[in-house]
Amino acid sequence: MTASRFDIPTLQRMDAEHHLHPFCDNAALAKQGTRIITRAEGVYVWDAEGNKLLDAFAGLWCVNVGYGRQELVEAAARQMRELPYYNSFFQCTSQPTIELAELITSLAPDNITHAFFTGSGSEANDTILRMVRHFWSVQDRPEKFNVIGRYNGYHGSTVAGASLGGMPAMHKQGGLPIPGIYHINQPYWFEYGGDLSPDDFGLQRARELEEKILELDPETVAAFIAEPIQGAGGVIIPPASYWPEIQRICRKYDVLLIVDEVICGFGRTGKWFGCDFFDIQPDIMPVAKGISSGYLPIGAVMFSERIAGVLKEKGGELAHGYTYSGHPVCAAVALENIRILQREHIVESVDTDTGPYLQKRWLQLAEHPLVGEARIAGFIGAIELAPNKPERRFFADPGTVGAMCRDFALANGLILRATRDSMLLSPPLVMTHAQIDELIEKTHKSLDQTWDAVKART
Ligand code: PXG
Repeated sequence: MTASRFDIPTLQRMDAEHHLHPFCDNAALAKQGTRIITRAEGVYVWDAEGNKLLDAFAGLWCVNVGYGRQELVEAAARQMRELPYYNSFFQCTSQPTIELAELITSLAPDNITHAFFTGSGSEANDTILRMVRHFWSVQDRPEKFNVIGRYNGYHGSTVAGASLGGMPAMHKQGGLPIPGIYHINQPYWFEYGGDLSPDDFGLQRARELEEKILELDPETVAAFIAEPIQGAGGVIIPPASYWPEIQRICRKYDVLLIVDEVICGFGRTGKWFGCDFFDIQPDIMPVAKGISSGYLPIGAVMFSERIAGVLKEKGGELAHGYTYSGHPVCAAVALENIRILQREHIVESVDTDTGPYLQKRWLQLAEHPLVGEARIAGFIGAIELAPNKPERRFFADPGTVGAMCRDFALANGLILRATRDSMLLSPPLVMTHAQIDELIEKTHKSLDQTWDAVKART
């Protein structure tokens, strides 16, 4: 660690006494002590105890260009010297903000022509909930108010984001979801597919959207929101039949299609957006994370010419905005981050070189006795740890074996995320073949250790 006034136990005590951590059991954490991350380079991070860890999770699904990029440091410093802050209210804006809006819309599907900037993915989804209702309302259709999301979808932690998402644990805290938000089942074949083929199951799950629209009355449904690939829910890659059917249903009932690109956007699937990977034409796309590779917080709502036209012609004054909407330093860093992705052909490499190599090696893990299924698209994947592979059954105590595997991985110098008993993968997009070999070798070792521990408990 760089010279510090505090030793590690003191820092851990201060943390336990003064800092409430997101998404964790804070009482348990306080006893155990937090891991303090001190520096990072490329695909590795180091903790205060000097452990070097291969980060197979890109921070939190976001460090797409890897750590230690001096170009991003320089971009931030340059912009801070010139103009550290100005807002996008009062008929003003700044140059990086304008350039970023132009650049990201040029990369997006053709009908997406506008961006509204936020500080995060959650703020983007809060913006979207108001935007879609306002869109219908100013066209004299205020009854088009309901939004449909999915169980086990994740769209953020703010009131609208958590309501649009379908996480039961989040709905329990704070009286969510708010009115006018409904959920349908997810296209999670491993758990729910039963005897159906993945494609038949995908169609069945997509048609739940049509049933829900008809149940609510199409005249009351404003929009449907979903992630191209569910991330926080466990990297659930829908069967190929799913998205075309969802698109057909949204068009048929004039329901706006919101495709949440916060994780898939900016190269994660080997395409610029998850929409390109599945050939979806969305009306609206929230983005964040990979837009700046997490170096500074920034998100955006990207939306179609149709929506922009209505909002500009009939919307009147937009009664919505954040202090940090279009923050010039965040925008400058996002711009340079995207230029790195372009300059170094990183998205193409995930599509045609490192991605196929990672996919091949990751899918081989399915041969391990503890792995019920391996799945991957581009640089986002999962393995399901299961007690009896042919049956696609879960462990009786969900979450225990996943946590064991995560802890073995950490001890082996590898950061893998566990959700229930799925091990999730989302590495920086710059991971090389040799680093992929290291990742697979460490994952394999961790699986062996977990398997031994599982056998020992029965
Ligand atoms: N949409 C999606 C698809 C996300 O994955 C958000 C919106 C919200 O973005 P912000 O920037 O407000 O966090 C996310 C964020 C997890 C985990 O446990 C995932 C996210 C955030 C926190 C934890 O996997 N994704």
